[in-house]
Amino acid sequence: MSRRTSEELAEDSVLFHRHARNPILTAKDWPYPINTVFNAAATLMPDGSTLLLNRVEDRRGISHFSVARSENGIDGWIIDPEPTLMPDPQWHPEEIWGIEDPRITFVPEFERYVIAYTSYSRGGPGVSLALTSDFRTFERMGVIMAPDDKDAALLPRRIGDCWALIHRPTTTLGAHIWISFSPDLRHWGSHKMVIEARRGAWWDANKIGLSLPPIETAKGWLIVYHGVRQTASGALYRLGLALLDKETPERCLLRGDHWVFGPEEPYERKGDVDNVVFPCGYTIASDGDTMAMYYGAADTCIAVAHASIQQLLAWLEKFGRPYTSEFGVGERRRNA
Ligand code: BMA
Repeated sequence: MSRRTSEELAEDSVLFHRHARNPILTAKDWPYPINTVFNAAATLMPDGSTLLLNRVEDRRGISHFSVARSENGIDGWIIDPEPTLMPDPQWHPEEIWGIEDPRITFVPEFERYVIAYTSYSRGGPGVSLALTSDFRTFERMGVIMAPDDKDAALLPRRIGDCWALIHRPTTTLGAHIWISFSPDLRHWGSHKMVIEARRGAWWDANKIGLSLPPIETAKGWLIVYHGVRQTASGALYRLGLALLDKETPERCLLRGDHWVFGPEEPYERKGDVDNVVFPCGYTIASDGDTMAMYYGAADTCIAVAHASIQQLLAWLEKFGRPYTSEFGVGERRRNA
């Protein structure tokens, strides 16, 4: 075998470190009977504790949200004794089959958290927003992106005058990552495709979606996204990295070719849906660099892995390639 170059070895270097106590939350931890808990949103509360907004699937198959709080983000979770946010099909028929996969963004301008989540309607999954300041009471805004659309998160500040939402509509072009803009969170436009699924044998062929809410860094918005590869034995969910321009986030500056995290451990390999790692939330430690990434494993439990944001950026700068669009849908720059 030929000797491997240092670049090849570096590309293999582990960027995400699984916690030894994974999975950190399972159905057995719940104070009421459930099927599974997975795909949790995360945020740090003002007192420094970690809050997870967990997707809980009940024994009908319908999902709701349940809050768990912990001082260290690893153990000692205090879980709300009742569901925190249930689907509300009477007033929000789009939630008839549940609410799924939340992403939290703290918006300083509102001094509130904005939760983007999937509302599972008879017409398929759509994107809904809800606002909260305490994760006890919530103000729903209803559907902001019609089905079929999911994997959404709001950027925490306006770009120019507008709010920006990353999301994943499925169209006849495929399942790609888009960005849309709004003056008021209600009316959305200037839709642009921002990262496209690749084709063929690639790990991120045909279907990709935002995983973590975008992370603002000096270099741009760091994107952790999932790619779905269809295989003879089902889908394989893995994670990749990209970087969007800070002030024109519709411009993807860099994208890595290799995936950086994928199902390996038994709890990621086997569950209700095998071979899935699906992060929806992160927190950043007081050093400003260490990220705790919370992810659903095999649609069954919740796990955490740590990474250095500076290392992720360094990896992208070294191995990422300038992005080129295959479809060229929308302008590369917003004209607003
Ligand atoms: C996606 C979403 C996720 C889920 C994943 C694997 O389409 O529905 O909630 O974790 O599939 O089943």
